[in-house]
Amino acid sequence: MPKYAPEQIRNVVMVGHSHEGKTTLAEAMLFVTGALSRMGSTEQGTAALDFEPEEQKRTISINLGLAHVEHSGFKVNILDAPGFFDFAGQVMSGLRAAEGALVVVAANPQLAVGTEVAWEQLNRARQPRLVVINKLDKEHADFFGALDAMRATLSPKPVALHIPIGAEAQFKGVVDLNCSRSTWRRARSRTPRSSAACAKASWP
Ligand SMILES: Nc1nc2c(ncn2[C@@H]2O[C@H](COP(=O)(O)OP(=O)(O)OP(=O)(O)O)[C@@H](O)[C@H]2O)c(=O)[nH]1
Ligand SMILES: [Mg+2]
Repeated sequence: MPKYAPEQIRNVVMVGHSHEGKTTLAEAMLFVTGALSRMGSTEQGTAALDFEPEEQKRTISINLGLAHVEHSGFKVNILDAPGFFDFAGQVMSGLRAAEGALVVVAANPQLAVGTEVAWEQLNRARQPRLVVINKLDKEHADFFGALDAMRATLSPKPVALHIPIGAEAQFKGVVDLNCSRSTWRRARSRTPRSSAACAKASWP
């Protein structure tokens, strides 16, 4: 692994209600960036970050998982926090160590209590955050319902940076509203495909 200067390192904690897909998203990030050769599953006890026997047995995260991905010259340390309130201490540790958060929510119009709690914790810690609206491939997935529910309840209100292309079984990719670039999944491929390069570099 190349050496990274401090300014090339990011520490991001993944928080949110239980079972919204934090560990699966971390697994996908590891797979897409080549750190894993196959994508594991929390359901089957094969996810890299839920490796404790108790986590595999219960198919939930219990400890704060740590992994890193390398992307665009940056090393991103990922802290995968458990969603169950019993393990709130792990979330607090993650918030202390990270300088930003990914809030993972499922694409449905009912705001989960764990999302509200995470939002409040991030407000108290004055932490910047991005939301990932997940499970867009699932039956009844409702991206805009989820966004509206968050905007109706949370403060500060999130705004959409990407919108999905299709929904449920027809979910195919996302459009980056910052530069009108779309990214979609390729059949049997690890890496997604994107349309013409973004006029404005949008990451990091
Ligand atoms: N269809 C679908 N299922 C998903 C997606 N993401 C996660 N899941 C499923 O949702 C369930 C929970 O996923 P996890 O990644 O364990 O959720 P988590 O947020 O880490 O859960 P906790 O650690 O308990 O807080 C598993 O059965 C996953 O396979 C997704 O994008 N689409
Ligand atoms: Mg988890």
